[in-house]
Amino acid sequence: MFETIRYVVKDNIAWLYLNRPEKLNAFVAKMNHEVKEAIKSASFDEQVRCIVITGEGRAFCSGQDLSEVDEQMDHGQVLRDHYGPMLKQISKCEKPIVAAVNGVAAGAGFSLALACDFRIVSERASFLNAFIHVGLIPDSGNLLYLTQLVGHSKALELSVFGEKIPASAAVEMGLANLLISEETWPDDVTAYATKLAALPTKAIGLIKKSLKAVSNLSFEDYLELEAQGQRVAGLTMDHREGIQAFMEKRKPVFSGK
Ligand code: LHQ
Repeated sequence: MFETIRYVVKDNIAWLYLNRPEKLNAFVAKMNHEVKEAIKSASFDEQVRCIVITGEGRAFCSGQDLSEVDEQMDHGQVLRDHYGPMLKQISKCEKPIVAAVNGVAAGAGFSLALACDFRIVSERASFLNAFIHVGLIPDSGNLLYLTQLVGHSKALELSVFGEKIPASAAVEMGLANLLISEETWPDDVTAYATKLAALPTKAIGLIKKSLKAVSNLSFEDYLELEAQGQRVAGLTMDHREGIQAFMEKRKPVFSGK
């Protein structure tokens, strides 16, 4: 049913493959829309407890398809109409989202990786804030997420010089969580997603919500949000299972409920 992505649900994991390999998985409006729809579907699917976004072929995503850009294009409106809805859908998703960065992530492709909760990278991966090379500013939430990960000064440097960041450097500077070797990719990606999918899914959603609120709330309001979140977590079956398993000196088996 999708044309620009491939979407597969297996063993509690939703796999979303960006699928325009001949253009290094560059974004067209349809792909923005299909990514949004796939994330929405995964959010509502009770089977799904982890989402993985990756690229077909040798790239993760090369950003906006530049062959679609012409003088008539209102870039701001493209962001409002196509990228914004996709990013909002990702942001409100309560399930863990992993960017499995298999190759280059450039421009809005870098932004997409930044919008995910975790970035795991293959040795072939790289990040590139390519916008400056076409006279643009980083968009699609890029600077918002980038400053949270690497701070103001480094975000400025990466955006102004637009140099390629190799996978190992990305891990060193806190842009990526884990470097995976070529030989064990994609098995290690599956293992990472499987580990996330076996954790208390509802608690993960509440942790994501609390973290997003950190910089926007007063101390008092944050403590109240935390209390509300913990009340909800305290009512889950996974909480009950965690306590029971501890008392019975065994490993917990979480259901995500
Ligand atoms: C591509 C692309 C591409 C089309 C590779 N488009 N064909 C938002 C709102 C509105 C408007 C504007 O933008 C935005 C946000 C943005 O994302 S702006 C930034 C857009 N992205 C870029 O500027 C990156 C452009 N691509 C590159 O710099 C390189 O292709 C990278 C560094 C990603 C990869 O380099 P290589 O590994 O050397 O591959 P390549 O350049 O040879 O590309 C392979 C093919 O893919 C090639 O086609 P061809 O027919 O010659 O084989 C490229 O034309 C095509 N391709 N990126 N974004």
